[in-house]
Amino acid sequence: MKRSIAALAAAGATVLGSTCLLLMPTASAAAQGCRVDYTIINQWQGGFQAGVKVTNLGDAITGWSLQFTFPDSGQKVAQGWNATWSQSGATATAANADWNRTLATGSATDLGFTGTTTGANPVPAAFTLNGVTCTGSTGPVTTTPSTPTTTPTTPSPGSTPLAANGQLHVCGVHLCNEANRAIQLRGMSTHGLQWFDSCYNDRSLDALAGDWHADLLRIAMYVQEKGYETNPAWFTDRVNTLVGEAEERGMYAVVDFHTLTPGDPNYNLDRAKTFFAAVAARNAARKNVIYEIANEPNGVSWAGIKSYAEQVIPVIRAADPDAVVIVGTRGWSSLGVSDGSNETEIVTNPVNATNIMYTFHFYAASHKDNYRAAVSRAAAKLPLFVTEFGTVTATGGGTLDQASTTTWLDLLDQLKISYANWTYSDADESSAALRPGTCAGTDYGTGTLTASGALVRSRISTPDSF
Ligand code: IDC
Repeated sequence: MKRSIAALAAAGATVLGSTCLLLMPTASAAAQGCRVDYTIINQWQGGFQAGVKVTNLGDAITGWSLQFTFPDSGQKVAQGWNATWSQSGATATAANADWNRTLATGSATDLGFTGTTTGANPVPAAFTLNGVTCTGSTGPVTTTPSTPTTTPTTPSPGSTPLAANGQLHVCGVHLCNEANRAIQLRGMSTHGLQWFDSCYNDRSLDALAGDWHADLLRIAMYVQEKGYETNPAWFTDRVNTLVGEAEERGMYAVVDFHTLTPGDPNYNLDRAKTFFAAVAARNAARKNVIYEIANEPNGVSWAGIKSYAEQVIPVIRAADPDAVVIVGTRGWSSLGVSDGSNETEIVTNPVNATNIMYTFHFYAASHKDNYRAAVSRAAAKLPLFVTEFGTVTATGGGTLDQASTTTWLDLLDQLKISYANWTYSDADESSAALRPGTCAGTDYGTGTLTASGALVRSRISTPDSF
């Protein structure tokens, strides 16, 4: 359900008295006006998710605050995104984030939140932007629970990320498409296939491609922890199938050899060679495959990782010569920062191979300015790919850090660094995008999203700039 509320108040001489004109002596005062499209995206027992599109109908503004009042104070903003949200009594306030501080005339910004409700109609009566009322309701709003929102749209050929970009390659520090244009891919990582395989089915992948508009699926294949080493044939086959499922939907697929414990990838060198020889042979003709050879090296030197990479990459190249390969970095793929080092160890001693990128991972609540500084520096010298990040702490749980996530994703957008979010799964941890129990059902609509899922989807689903 949707309602639009609009007002345009031209602040001219008849509105402003001479006192104001004295305060603003130069020219006519700024015109102010706004429109708000408030959409209840979904409702469930005790809660709801709302989308709030704010359009500036007046002169450009820099710095803004949107206010609205719920019908009663039983309704509360629980987790908001794309603004700083607060609430006092029944009145909620959304103050601009850094990146959407300026709203040009006619431009809009999409905010949203999940809220709790005591059952009454959670649609606010009025909105103000910088104190100016956005009036003009289009009529009464009903609050019948929305129907499940999964309406898989099969992307038409030519409109998918894969159709638009074709075979990728590394150009300078960027990922480039067939037309040699630098691009950024945004998508989701699976959780461990040994635990969450049921989350990767036709409906969930349709939702990821059609509703999330994801460009890529990262396929996290743990090697230990009941992963690949327990049944190489099954895991190899499952990874190959998922690369094909991504291809059918026009998404890229990152094949993640998810080493974690032990942290030295050389422990799994033979397994890596066997696995990648098979996967590269099977997917050589596909344009959507990208190989990630070691998830998060830890407790190992850069020299050890480089040596591993220089043995695994030739195995991949022998079968699939033109695919991009991504190499993990020291300190849980922190470019060495979590080990007290930094990117210079790679810059001065890079892997001896072409068409490769280096992995950087972050968890927004744990990794902040010093990690962002390293990425900013390294991005000028090394091709980087954020194959995994979380909106929460490095445990995969804890509080969602919306501010840090936003700062991170703004940085990655600016640097055109591709990323995948941990995880597209219904794991019972705050990093998961789907609510627990989702994968046992058939609905992958926006009503099944966690706060993290809603936040990340709001970033991934915006138009690509291919
Ligand atoms: C976490 C999972 C969690 C699982 C744990 C151990 O979220 O359910 O129990 O692994 O397997 C990483 C790793 C990734 C971690 C994730 C969160 O690549 O495997 O997943 N994380 O801890 N690096 C930093 C954080």
